[in-house]
Amino acid sequence: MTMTTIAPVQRLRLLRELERKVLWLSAWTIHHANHLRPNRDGLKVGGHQASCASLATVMTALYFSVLRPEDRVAVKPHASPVFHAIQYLFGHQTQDKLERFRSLGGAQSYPSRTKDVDDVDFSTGSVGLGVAMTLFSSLVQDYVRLKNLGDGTRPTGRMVALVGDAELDEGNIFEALLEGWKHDVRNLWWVIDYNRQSLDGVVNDRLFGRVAEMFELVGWRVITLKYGRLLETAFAQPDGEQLRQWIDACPNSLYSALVFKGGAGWREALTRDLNQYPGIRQILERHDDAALHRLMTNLAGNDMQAVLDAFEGVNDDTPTCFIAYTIKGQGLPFAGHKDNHSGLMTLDQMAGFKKGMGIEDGAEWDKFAGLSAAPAELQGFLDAAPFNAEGRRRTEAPIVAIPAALPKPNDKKSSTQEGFGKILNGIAAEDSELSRRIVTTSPDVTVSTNLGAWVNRRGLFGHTEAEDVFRELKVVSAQLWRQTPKGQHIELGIAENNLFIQLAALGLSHEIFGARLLPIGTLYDPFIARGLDALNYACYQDARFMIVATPSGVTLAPEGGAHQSIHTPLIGMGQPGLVSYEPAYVDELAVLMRHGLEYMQQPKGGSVYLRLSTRSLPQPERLLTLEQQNDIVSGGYWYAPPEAGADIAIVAMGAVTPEAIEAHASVVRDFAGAGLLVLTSPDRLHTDWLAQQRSRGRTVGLVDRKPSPVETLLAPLSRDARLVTVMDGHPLALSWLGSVRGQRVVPLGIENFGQSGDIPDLYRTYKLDAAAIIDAVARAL
Ligand SMILES: Cc1ncc(C[n+]2csc(CCOP(=O)(O)OP(=O)(O)O)c2C)c(N)n1
Ligand SMILES: [Mg+2]
Repeated sequence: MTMTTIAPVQRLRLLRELERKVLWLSAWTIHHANHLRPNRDGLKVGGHQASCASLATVMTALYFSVLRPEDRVAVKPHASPVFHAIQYLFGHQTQDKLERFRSLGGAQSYPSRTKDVDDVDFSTGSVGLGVAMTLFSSLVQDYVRLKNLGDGTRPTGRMVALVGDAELDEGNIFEALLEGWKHDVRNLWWVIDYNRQSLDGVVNDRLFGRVAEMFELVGWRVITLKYGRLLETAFAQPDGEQLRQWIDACPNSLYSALVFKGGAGWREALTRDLNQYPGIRQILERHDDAALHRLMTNLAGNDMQAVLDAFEGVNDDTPTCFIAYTIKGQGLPFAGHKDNHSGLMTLDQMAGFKKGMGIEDGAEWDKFAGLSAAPAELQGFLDAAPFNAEGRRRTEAPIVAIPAALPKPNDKKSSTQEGFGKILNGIAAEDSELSRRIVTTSPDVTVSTNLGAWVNRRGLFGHTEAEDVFRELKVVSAQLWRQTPKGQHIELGIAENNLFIQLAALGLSHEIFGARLLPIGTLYDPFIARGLDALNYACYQDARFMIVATPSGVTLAPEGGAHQSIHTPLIGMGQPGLVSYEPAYVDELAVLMRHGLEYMQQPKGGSVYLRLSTRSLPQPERLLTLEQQNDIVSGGYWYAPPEAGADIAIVAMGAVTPEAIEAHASVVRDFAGAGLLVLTSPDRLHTDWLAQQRSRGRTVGLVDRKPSPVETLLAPLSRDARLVTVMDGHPLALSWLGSVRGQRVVPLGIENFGQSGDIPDLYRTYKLDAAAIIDAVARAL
């Protein structure tokens, strides 16, 4: 059987059968995890049977009939079991993993790209982010297509988000919508599961009245799927219009409550309100309680024909929002109940549900048990599903070779931020695979983070050409702001959530669109916190990108406390999937950027965070040896090596390094062997140190294990040496160094909100200046 040979009636019949199966499998997977597996810790396993039920129709229609292999989907977090059930029917998910739903190695609570085996396109979990991910992915799809960076024969896919209605309370959705409008996004489908319920209760009616208008305002088509076939037929009968008006006016909470009460409840309410209409009395007479309940709950989002018609009616690339009226828990005993979000069927309820589904004991995982169509026919239909024509759809893309050294400026004085701009400008001047694959993006801080020169050379990205009006009118400006489809900078409005989701989408391009990109995003370091959940989301999906965060710390001095970042080094250390660096000098930065661009592409690599500064420092005159370059990548090097057995060392990172150099020059007069250690990454050092500890545990008795870089660095010092650490950030990032060999640490850094001032004043106030470091050395000894 192929899809084209299937008659519409046959397709509808089979999809309805599969819808039942998907509903059953999702409910059973959750039930099994909660009731039929040994529970060792007494914790509820959970899962969301009601949230699954409302989307069963839409997802069945999409995956088994409407979607194509090139489409990509973000599934509402709590519909994960529906997704796994569908993939199970396709043969991409195993019964074993369904049986271990939410247990170690089993199918994941929320669809996960990295942990699930069944071809998840976008991970979800933190509501709102998966939805925005589809929007920024559509932009990436266009970026790649317009530049021919991938496989040119690949058809353009639709980026589909299956959205919980309460997700529209998350501000990031609206930030994304506005950005999407500016960038003229296409091929986007957002299907809102309008079950009018969230976690705590019932979604606000008045809010949703505005939602459709908001979408239309930003150029979307809105298709509302409100009433199913049964209700539409009833509305067409005498006095049917009265019934329509009654339902239209019915508040969400009342409708939900009646859904839960069932046929008798509907009869009572309709008799009370509409008994004067003969047509309505006829409807009530002709339907017994069960039929009346079926009629009154016949919403279009749970009506297969209505759903298919809506999806198949869209044939262009206009972004489209489907508002699908559904019932939370449709088909389950707690349908509509406001407390059903985390509700689980009891053993008795499940027994009744199972009976209703026609499933015998022992046949719970059977793919076709309880369905009336023949297994061969159902299997043939699954095999012919267009979505499944290519099996697993994850793409690959070759690694872009990074030259042994990046073009590096040789300024005698420079800040790392300035150096960053010049290094990128050097790359932009080259015609290379590297320069073609880099894509930059920034939330309205392009110029102030020194991306300007790159953008001048490489241009802004947009679907259409737009000249720089200032340039055309001969108004002098250092900045050329010309937009073309060839442009390599995506300019965003000020919304750090959008920045990180854009980076997530760009950073998965090799696996989603088969085109390798090297995304670099810039922002002010303090505003990492604004987009932190989105950054975490990007890392969770294993997207690969580089963030350049500048300026940072109190070193941006006059700008005051609001813009001074204090704990971002701890974020860098604590965030999985992200390695963080804070170089002091531009030659270090060049080494780290080179390494980062390579690391971003390695299967076991990750994303990179560079914390930079606007403070201009005298640059050391040196040519870094390969060994020094390796040390910089590993996390640190001896700027002034200590004498063997020395009792004191200063450890510095980033912009405050000159103060450490000055203090060190003074300290060595009294303590000849004192060393000065410059760190580039406490994150790397810490990670490798812990990894080394763990491997030591495994190789008890092997005395010649290789020490980790931080152990090697600290080895020349005496066992009870003192370390004075200094950085422009929370001192905790370095104070752990004392645990490596049991040496005592006196940590200097920033623990409080900064003031405005110049650097000398601030470093004195916050005890980062040379005098403070010398004082700390004295205290330490
Ligand atoms: C950022 C975030 N905050 C809170 C939660 C907890 N949470 C999960 S689902 C949910 C309600 C979802 O309601 P809705 O989107 O309408 O989904 P459905 O009704 O389909 O279950 C909440 C508050 C979360 N997952 N993410
Ligand atoms: Mg909801």
